[in-house]
Amino acid sequence: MDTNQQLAAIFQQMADVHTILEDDRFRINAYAKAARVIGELPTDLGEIGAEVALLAKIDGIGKSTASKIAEFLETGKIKAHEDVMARIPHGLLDLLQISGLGPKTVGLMWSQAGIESLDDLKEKLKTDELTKLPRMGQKSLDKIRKSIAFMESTGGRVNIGKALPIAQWFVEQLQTLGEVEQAQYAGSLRRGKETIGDIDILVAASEDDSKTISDFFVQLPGVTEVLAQGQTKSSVRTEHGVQVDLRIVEPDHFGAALMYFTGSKEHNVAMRQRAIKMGMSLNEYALTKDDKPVAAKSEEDVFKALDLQWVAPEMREDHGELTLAEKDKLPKLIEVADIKAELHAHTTASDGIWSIEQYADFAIDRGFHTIAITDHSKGQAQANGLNEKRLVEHIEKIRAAAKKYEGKLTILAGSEVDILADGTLDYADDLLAELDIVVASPHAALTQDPKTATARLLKAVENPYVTIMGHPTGRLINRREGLSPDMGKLIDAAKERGIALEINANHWRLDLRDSHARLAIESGVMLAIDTDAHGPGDMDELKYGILTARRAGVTAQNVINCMSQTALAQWLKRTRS
Ligand code: DGT
Ligand code: CA
Ligand code: CA
Ligand code: ZN
Repeated sequence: MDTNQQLAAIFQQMADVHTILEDDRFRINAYAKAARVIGELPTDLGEIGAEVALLAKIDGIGKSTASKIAEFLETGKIKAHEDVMARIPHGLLDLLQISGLGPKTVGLMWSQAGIESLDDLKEKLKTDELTKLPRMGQKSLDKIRKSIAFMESTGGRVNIGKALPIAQWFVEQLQTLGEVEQAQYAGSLRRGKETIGDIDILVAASEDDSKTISDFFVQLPGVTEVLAQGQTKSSVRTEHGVQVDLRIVEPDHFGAALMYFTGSKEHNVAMRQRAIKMGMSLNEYALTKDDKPVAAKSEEDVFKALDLQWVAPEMREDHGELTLAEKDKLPKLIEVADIKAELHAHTTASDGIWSIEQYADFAIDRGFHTIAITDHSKGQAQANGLNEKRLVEHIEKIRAAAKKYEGKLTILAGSEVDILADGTLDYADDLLAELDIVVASPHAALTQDPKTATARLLKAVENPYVTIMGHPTGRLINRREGLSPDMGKLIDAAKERGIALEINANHWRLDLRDSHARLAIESGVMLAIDTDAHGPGDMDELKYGILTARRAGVTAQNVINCMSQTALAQWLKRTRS
């Protein structure tokens, strides 16, 4: 989103949330109007600058709106927006995404039926009880049911775990064509975002072959609908409900095009501005000077001509990456190959389907030096969590396996111990003391308010035996919002205690998310990147955790799974003393 769109969305959200809260009409109308006006402005507000007097001169923008825009341009946020957002459960925002459901109705659902999230609404829709709400008949309920079903099947953003394999398959298919010189996915997927609006694929080929290639593309198995087919641009929908855009460009322009279609839009804008400052011009075809091409064939060429280091796609979000690239200061981002240990895995003892030995063999195969076996604790009854007696027996088994694998692999006895609703842990300290590693995670009571959640997690961090906090929010992308603890406080506490915070690599979790992981490393907190494996296949989720980490600017030095065997053992010891 560019600045105008971002601002329009914020003002619209303020209007919606005030409507939900049944605040005064005057204010609601003012915000809604501001959203509309800003959304239609031809000039970028960022270019006008944070000057209230100038902004207020724009038709339809009053002084109060102008000062909010200025505040946003200066600080990246608007206090009035943050204040009003704090007054509602954030799950209500998901309801606003349902087509046919406006903020007024959402407000009624909240105040009169206690609905705070999409899950709550779905539960209530199992019966017709919502017809008791004003202006809510049988027909409206059916419409809402249909909208939700549609949104969940095809609409909305898809998880990266779903999009990546689809994109890779399309790229492989296109690469089988002799006419295709290069094929590569771009867009938010290449940037490793946790959710993807649509898949963008770029092909380098001669213009003469573009018809052959697009014909091939739109007829691939799995394509259920052709949305557009043209010379250089085609678009289809797949059986998974995902849109795939294909662009065909001349090989000489591939680098510039890949750069453009990788985005983000904000990063592109910053790049273009830099080009202009240097007396050049940058678009999806080339970097040019006085209409003569300077660079276009590869991304490296273009970055170089702009006096920049090549910026990894995951960092292209206009979060200061160009300033770093200019000074040769970009971090050396972590890679899958840097990971040398898996520290969160479930065996058949709880809800996994692999034995200790199966994990051990797999870990050796991956070139790991350490694996930690961390089954669920007793509170996770539905996951066959271990009671104290079973954990003691399990520890013995793990120790026996560790002995068997001595010299080849370090096997750590651990537990993924539940952080109970009040922040106490699911096992007593004397039992936790028997373990080499303790991953403490919240699994239940995930709708707690932020204050309670913060206190809960902080209490868990204080436990002297905890080494890693697992998936701190408990969110499931597109499915469950999870906790919204005060991340600043949690990070400070983790730093103070010396524990690591987990990026759970499972594509449904990615928890810590990118922005939280960035905050954590900026404060000097170590991260753990683990797959939370329950069986074969799960350990291949590692790549999603790595992408999230790269988006946060994480290097191998920030991650305990990248330490040597001895360094990790020492770190664990230190953290527990
Ligand atoms: P998505 O699909 O919503 O997850 O996000 P993207 O980033 O993949 O966005 P998409 O598919 O709309 O466009 C792909 C890239 O193309 C985007 O990251 C940057 C570039 N692009 C598209 N439209 C514009 C535009 O209007 N201005 C600029 N500067 N770049 C654009
Ligand atoms: Ca896209
Ligand atoms: Ca697209
Ligand atoms: Zn787990």
